[in-house]
Amino acid sequence: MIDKSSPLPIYYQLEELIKKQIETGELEPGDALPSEREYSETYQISRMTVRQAVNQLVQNGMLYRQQGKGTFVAERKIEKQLLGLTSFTEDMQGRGVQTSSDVVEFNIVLANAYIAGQMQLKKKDPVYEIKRIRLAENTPMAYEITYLPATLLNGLTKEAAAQSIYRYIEQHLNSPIGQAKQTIEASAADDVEAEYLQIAKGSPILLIERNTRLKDGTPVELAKSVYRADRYKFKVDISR
Ligand code: 16G
Repeated sequence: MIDKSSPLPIYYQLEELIKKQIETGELEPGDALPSEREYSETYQISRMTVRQAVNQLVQNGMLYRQQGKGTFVAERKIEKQLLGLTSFTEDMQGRGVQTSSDVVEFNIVLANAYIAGQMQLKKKDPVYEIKRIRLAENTPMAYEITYLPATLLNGLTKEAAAQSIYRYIEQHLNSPIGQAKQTIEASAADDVEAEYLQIAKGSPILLIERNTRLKDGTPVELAKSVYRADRYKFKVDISR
């Protein structure tokens, strides 16, 4: 309930109340939020205050607006384990979610200095450059640009890349993927990322770069993954 004598701002109290309704399932993903007028009448608060609370929740991704239709409850964010070297396919299958990929580009290019340095190749060595939109239940979740050493992984096809690149690597080389170094940065979607992820340009994204090796230390992948920040959060168990 809203307590007008509380030192907590009213918009904040309403924000917490809506959050609770989402957490308890009283409001479910896809549900339309009651109108500003309904909230303002129910709680005897101004529509401005309601708007302020709703804006906060739109900003943090718990609600989204559809022009001309109203405000709706967003899907819950996917919690991705930070530890564990899994592929997108494994992540989704582990959740029982149907997954697919759109391969928007599939090329062999010459390694630039950065790629060569990261993958222990020589500058201008051939590498696959694969750009994929990764979908869960037909919703774009991530956009990935992957570089793979072309000599080591020769024979990779666009069809195989539309499935699982990790499966191809492990089967083709008959050797397990072993470890990776990974960085995560906050960023804003550029034109291309926004189009592929079906979000507005400038929306928050999580930029993940992964440099992956086989168990024996051979570098096999340099990948840049762009995840929708409104769909993902990362989870890690820590202790001391
Ligand atoms: C994940 C990896 C990416 C890898 C891909 C392979 C992150 C941040 N990135 O998306 O580096 O290339 O899985 O997926 O987790 P696949 O085997 O399904 O093609």
